[in-house]
Amino acid sequence: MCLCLGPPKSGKTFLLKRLHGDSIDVATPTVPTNGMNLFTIKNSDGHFDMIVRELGGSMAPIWKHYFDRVGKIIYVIDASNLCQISAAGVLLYSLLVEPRLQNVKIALVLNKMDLSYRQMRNEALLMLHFTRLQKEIPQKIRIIETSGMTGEGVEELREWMFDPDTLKAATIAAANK
Ligand SMILES: Nc1nc2c(ncn2[C@@H]2O[C@H](COP(=O)(O)OP(=O)(O)OP(=O)(O)O)[C@@H](O)[C@H]2O)c(=O)[nH]1
Ligand SMILES: [Mg+2]
Repeated sequence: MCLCLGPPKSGKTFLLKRLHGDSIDVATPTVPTNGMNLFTIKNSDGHFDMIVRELGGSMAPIWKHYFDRVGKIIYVIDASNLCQISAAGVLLYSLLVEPRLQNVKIALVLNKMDLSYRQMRNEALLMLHFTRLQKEIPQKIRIIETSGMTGEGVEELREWMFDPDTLKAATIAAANK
């Protein structure tokens, strides 16, 4: 199972709709996810599907009820809102120390790049203490810059999701259950 997590309004639903191939109406705001959404995402040639479970940011206190059999996490941060990043980091750290998530692969998605300037990537990673963090944790984190609005980075995220190494982690997590 692949989970999509991140603070409220970081753009999870929008990004997953984009990955799913829904037509995006950029003028209509999405509704906050008060619960969960399930999306079936296809790989680039359309031969394989993966189910992604989005848990709303407002559900963060109960995300832990969904950590069994998780192989991959897409963790979405709004990179255009540096004020939110420290809080996003605290939530991310709570995932990294969770015993059931020691073997997961994580995509740290810096989203809303259409609203960000390039340097924000570095500022966001500095605020998350990313370089130090990556040395100290067992999980492998891949950084992907995206915009649900323009579609930037969406195919890179899809490739990461269907990467054979990442899939292996998901299969082992399911088998260990
Ligand atoms: N400019 C811009 N706006 C975005 C982008 N992605 C999402 N938004 C906007 O951000 C708002 C929140 O997006 P959602 O996808 O609902 O956020 P979410 O992370 O699913 O929020 P919760 O379900 O409440 O946790 C919406 O108004 C979107 O239109 C993006 O890449 N760029
Ligand atoms: Mg949502």
